[in-house]
Amino acid sequence: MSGATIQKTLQKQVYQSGIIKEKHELCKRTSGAREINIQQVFYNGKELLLFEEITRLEEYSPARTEKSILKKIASGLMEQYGAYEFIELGPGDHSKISILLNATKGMNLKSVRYLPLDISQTAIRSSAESLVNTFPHLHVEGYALDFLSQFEPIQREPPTMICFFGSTIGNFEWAESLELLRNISLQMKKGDVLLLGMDLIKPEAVLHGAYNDAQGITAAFNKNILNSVNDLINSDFQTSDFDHLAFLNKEKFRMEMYLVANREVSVHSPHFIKDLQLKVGDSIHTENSHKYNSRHIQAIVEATGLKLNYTHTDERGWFALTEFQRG
Ligand code: AVI
Repeated sequence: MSGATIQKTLQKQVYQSGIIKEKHELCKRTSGAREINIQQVFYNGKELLLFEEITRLEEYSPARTEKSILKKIASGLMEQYGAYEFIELGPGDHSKISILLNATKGMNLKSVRYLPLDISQTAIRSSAESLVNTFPHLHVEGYALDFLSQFEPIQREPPTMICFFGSTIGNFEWAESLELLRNISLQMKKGDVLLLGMDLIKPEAVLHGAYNDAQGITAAFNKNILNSVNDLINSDFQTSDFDHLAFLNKEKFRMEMYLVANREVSVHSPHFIKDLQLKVGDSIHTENSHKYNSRHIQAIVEATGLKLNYTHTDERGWFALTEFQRG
């Protein structure tokens, strides 16, 4: 059967394991600490649009570079793996899988299954629907689930290519990213491949510019997290009370993003034990974005049981598409 189907049965589970868990984390972390942490509040609609704007910024190269690598290797990949089914973790605007599908050189897409996975049902629905418009014969089966903890419910028909583009892996804590990759590795069968996008370490000025763009889109993206939090826990954060801060943490090989209070702030939520009081300069840690080198890739191999087949990179060595199989 061609066309897009959304796996509705999993929606309730996502609500239970995802949103409530996030609320719980927020309550725990905001009871009196000076630096609070709200990473992993997942993107709402506006956040996704702002992220798409970021990907078009001159200063932000990962998305562009990854696509340029993908365009170069797509026909070779499809020659080798065209008969596979494709699972994509966090498909976004589906532009990357489209590059692969466009490289099929007249192959009959009726036989191709594409399974996008995302915690947001809206994201899955829009990605699946628009992909079916472009590739009417493609069989698209979207799953709204948290792939960090729920990879199992998917009915797979191996061999499978698992695509995890965009260096989204970099937004997880290092230990968490290894756990996710180990989990993926355990579910891979002989012959399955994982195509993983990784943003590489590059000059500090380039990284700084990418997360402090002149138009302030990244700042708007960062501040909008507070709107997502407000939606989630009925709080009254005001984005204008905070300034955007992003810098390279050289020891942890990651860009860190914060929101810093520019005035005394008091935030109320029925989910807080007491109102959150922030002084000028108090910060909220909103995001990490890890950057990798060959030693990190080797560490991934050692920790996850994955075997590295290839590393495809660009001339500047700023981004890598790494291809793994089960070791
Ligand atoms: C989605 N993710 C890979 C982006 C990144 O670069 O870590 C999110 C982002 N945050 C600020 N700019 C882009």
